[in-house]
Amino acid sequence: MTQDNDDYRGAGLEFPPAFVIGSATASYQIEGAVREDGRGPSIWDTFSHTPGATLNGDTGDVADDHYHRWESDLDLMADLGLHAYRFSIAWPRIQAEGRGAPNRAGLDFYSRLVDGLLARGISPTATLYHWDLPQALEDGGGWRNRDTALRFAEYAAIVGEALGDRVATWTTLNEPWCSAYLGYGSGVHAPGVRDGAAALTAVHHLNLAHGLALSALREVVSNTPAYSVTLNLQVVRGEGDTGPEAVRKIDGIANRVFLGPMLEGAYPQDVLDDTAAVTDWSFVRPGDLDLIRQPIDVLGVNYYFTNLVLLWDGSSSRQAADGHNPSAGSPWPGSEDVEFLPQPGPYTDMGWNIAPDGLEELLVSLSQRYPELPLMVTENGAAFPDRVVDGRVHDASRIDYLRRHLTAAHRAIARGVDLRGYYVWSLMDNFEWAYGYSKRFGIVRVDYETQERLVKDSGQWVHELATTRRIPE
Ligand code: IFM
Repeated sequence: MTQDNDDYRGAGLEFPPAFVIGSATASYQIEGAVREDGRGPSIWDTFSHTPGATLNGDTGDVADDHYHRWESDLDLMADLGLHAYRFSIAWPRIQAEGRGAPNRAGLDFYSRLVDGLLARGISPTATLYHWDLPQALEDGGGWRNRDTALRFAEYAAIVGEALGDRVATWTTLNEPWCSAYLGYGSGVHAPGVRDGAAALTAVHHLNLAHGLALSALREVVSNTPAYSVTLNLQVVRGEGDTGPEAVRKIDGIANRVFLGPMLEGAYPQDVLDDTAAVTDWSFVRPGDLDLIRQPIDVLGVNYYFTNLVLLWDGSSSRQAADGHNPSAGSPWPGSEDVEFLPQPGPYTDMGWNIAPDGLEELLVSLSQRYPELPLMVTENGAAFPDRVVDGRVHDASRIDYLRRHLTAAHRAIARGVDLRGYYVWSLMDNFEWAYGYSKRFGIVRVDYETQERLVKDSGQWVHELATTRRIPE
């Protein structure tokens, strides 16, 4: 039976034969082994060891111990029938201080990982940067410093030389929005800076890093991979008379500030105007936009929830429905007058509203704006407070979440979107940044005491999805 109901609970819907079903993780969230084999400290090591920075003082010191368990983790992925694996490379494993000669042991680890994936018939998607900046670079200003973008290109060339005969898809950055605005704006992520001008400077240097890294990779790789970047584009809806203006502002500072330079070669004028009181953008040098705008083969889209906004008129107390603490710094420099309203549930354990229609809307609008650019859902998934009962995790809520978002993806394809695949976040429970180990996103449970892995019901469900390329009944 094939169904596609109004509630997005499709069953039996079939994806195209080449549609990729994969899982995603990130180095600092799973690897552990932070002091092994020449790895240097990253900003997340420093931040997570700073009292009060993460829930319960959790750190990625051990995480899922994937650095030592990678082979059995790859076996698990093969058992789940996954077609592709999106992992990230820890820059400080490759260059302990973010510059200079590569660390052979670090490169060897990822080389073995890539070989292990290929041996199991799983396609490797490598992300160069998923937030673990070498601390030494942060000491020199981090993403506030233009030099970090140049160092990133050097690092990309090193990794490209080593793995560029086998990696199938390269992704430069994961969610630069988080790196810039949570890292340097609100300060809830490493390096914990709260300064709007710093956040916008970081935006530009991340954009520059993306462009320079693509050029560097293209110079050295020997196979014919796909090149991409992954953005956590925000679906923003307006409320009332001021809604459209609030939507324009947040869409600008969250989405178009990356899409503009990367895909169209310009910063949107309205974003420059909105932020004029914060910075004059003099860090953008002549020629930068040409360096940033490099062709990509696929755009990675991470999607979790929607936003509902209006302009704050000063009469009510501010909401913090976007999850940021209003007493901390703002992740929206120049748009602090935008208020985020609570939205109807249900919600995940992160407090994020479950809205599969937002995914469909995002994919359709991107494909209308960039009709030639294939899309990939590089992250989607949900944290729920799982329980182990008689040796099983019956995570029906997560299955429902996945079903509804895959139905949204299917609908987008039916509406003409060139969507190439879907990676579930995440393969296994892991270190959820400032929330530590309190939020579980995995389709595989990790017992942090024993490091035992247990495939959840959602993992079985994804297995069926991957092996049939149909949304299970
Ligand atoms: O865990 C993160 C991931 O590192 C980036 N995207 C969102 C996920 C869930 O918060």
